[in-house]
Amino acid sequence: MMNWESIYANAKEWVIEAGDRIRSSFDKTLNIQTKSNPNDLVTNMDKEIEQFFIAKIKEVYPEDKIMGEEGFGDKLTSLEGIVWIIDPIDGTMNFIHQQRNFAISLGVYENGVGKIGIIYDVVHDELYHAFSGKGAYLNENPIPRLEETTVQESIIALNATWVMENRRIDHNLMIPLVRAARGTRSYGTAALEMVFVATGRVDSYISMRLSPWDYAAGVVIIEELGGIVTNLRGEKLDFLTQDSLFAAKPGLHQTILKEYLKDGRW
Ligand code: 2AM
Ligand code: CA
Repeated sequence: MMNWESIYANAKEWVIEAGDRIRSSFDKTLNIQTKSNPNDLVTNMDKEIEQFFIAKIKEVYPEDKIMGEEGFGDKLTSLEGIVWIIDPIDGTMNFIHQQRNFAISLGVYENGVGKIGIIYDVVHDELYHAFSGKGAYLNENPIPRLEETTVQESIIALNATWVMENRRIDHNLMIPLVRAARGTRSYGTAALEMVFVATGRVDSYISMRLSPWDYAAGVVIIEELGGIVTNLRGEKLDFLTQDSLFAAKPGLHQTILKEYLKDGRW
């Protein structure tokens, strides 16, 4: 029998400990490298924190599988069994340039179904966490369920990559939506943008390209509150490959998909 309560408790404890480590790194010199391109950044802290999680998980749950952004986990081709999906620092560019607006993101999935979502805003000491079916919390406080809203009253989080040539969306589709919304915001951290949807600080979040570790935890938290998360065609995410992402309050998701995104038929 899986003891999910203790998995949840351990996961939260490890995330908080990882946050302490990140906080105490602020007065040390960061080692910054680039990955796929000059703007794709990674630091020694991204790597150290991922390795910290892997050591903890392997020690207590040696059978479980781990998918991590920095590649120290397993190379997965399926989500069979228990899979921990980790982004040690989501918003690395913000971490480097701003020392804020970044988060730790940790999701635990069982046979592809989200069970645990934890997102830690280290600088504000705000821990967002959900266990599927048992509610979502900001620190100790329950987060209220999401209510329906209209496009005209919405703030949509999205970054400016939608204006560029993009094989995942025709930017001509996005213009009427951006025009109709009350406002747009861009924070540069998918994990926090997703908890902003969960807490109603924004009403929707759209990204042209994310990886599973960017959204695995956020999906559990948003869905627990009645929000909807798909790709920009309205399809289910597969948690194994890169995809676009479209998260929104109930009602708003259907409206945007139907009235602005042609029900995904583009
Ligand atoms: P990261 O900081 O962990 O890389 C920025 O808009 C958001 O998109 C961040 O959550 C960032 O995560 C993610 N991101 C940045 N570059 C990306 C890429 N090439 N592919 C997928 N996600 C990316
Ligand atoms: Ca990252």
